[in-house]
Amino acid sequence: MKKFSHKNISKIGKYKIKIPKRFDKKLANRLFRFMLRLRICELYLEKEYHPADQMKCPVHFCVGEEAIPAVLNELLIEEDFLFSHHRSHGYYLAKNAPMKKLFAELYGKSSGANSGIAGSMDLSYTKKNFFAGAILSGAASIAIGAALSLSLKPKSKAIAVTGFGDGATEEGLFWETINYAGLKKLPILFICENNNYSTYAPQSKRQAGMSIAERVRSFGVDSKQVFGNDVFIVYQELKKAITKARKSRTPFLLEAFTYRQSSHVGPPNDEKVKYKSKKEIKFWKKNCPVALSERVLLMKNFLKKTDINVIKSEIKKEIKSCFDYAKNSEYPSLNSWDDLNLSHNSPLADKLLLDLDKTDFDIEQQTEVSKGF
Ligand SMILES: Cc1ncc(C[n+]2csc(CCOP(=O)(O)OP(=O)(O)O)c2C)c(N)n1
Repeated sequence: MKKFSHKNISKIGKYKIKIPKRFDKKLANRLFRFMLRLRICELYLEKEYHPADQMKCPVHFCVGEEAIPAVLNELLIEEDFLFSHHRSHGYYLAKNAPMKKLFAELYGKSSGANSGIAGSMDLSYTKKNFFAGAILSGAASIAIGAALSLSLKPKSKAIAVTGFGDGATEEGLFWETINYAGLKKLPILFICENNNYSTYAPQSKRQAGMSIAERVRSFGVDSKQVFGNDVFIVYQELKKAITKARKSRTPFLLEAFTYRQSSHVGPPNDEKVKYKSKKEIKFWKKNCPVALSERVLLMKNFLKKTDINVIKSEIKKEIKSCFDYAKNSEYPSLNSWDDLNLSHNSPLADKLLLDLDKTDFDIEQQTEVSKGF
């Protein structure tokens, strides 16, 4: 297996991206458009977060990590389940969940994807089989349950997919999940977006020995490493993995090397902590998924500069309408707490919720709190 690590990738200098032979032009342009939409969405949310302080939940932005969600958006079908970690926005959009409901969720509004109660890290959109979770590796362990249930449906071609960072693989639960996937040969795709950091700690200070991709093989889970900012390579590898998982109902892990340009959490720049070198920041910005694909699409004449400007203004218009929707929506009312009871088959839970004393719930969000993210 070709070995990748963050140390050897940053020695590349300028990454030579190529559009593979016979790669569909419309597909290439769609991948670019998805990444640009996600990038602009994140940049605008970052920009809006603090001045007004109307978004109250912690948000983990994903600027620089757009390639995996773009490819999943192309390859996943409605029936597939997608489980994300805390850096959830790209995965949410990958499943075609509505952007305006993401914005409303961050603003804590009743029109949000989860009635404004979950926020960014625990975002879900059940209509599209999308779920995220704040507990590292927690979503992967739930994904294995979905994969097990899919494996019991002989006619189903659907798979479970779970995306997480390198830090999640330090959880015991992660290895229990991998062990079970390998043992039961379940239709699940594990995607590790290895951005080198768990908060401020690089992988070399947290993990010794084999790579994540190599380690899972000892549990009977096949794997591969890729340069995760090359959207065309990511597409080819995920297409192979997903086709195989649909057909032979087996697990696979892709370790995609990428980089988060955003701070670990929230918009304020955390580079002052000095955990990243100037050289690596420069390398990864120059070789980010959006810049790389833009460069090659222009070079190959798949798109012109004017086309990109049109796409940008369409996306900005959409984003403005999402902000308007979120800002003009209502906060959840006290009565709507009952709507949060999703256990419709549990009369006991229904009764307990109805009997709940709600006098202590403070529905008015205070503007002086949660400015720290
Ligand atoms: C079980 C658990 N332990 C600790 C945390 C706190 N925590 C939140 S994000 C994070 C770093 C995660 O790094 P990684 O999994 O690589 O994802 P990234 O943030 O880099 O995308 C930590 C330690 C948590 N959410 N859950």
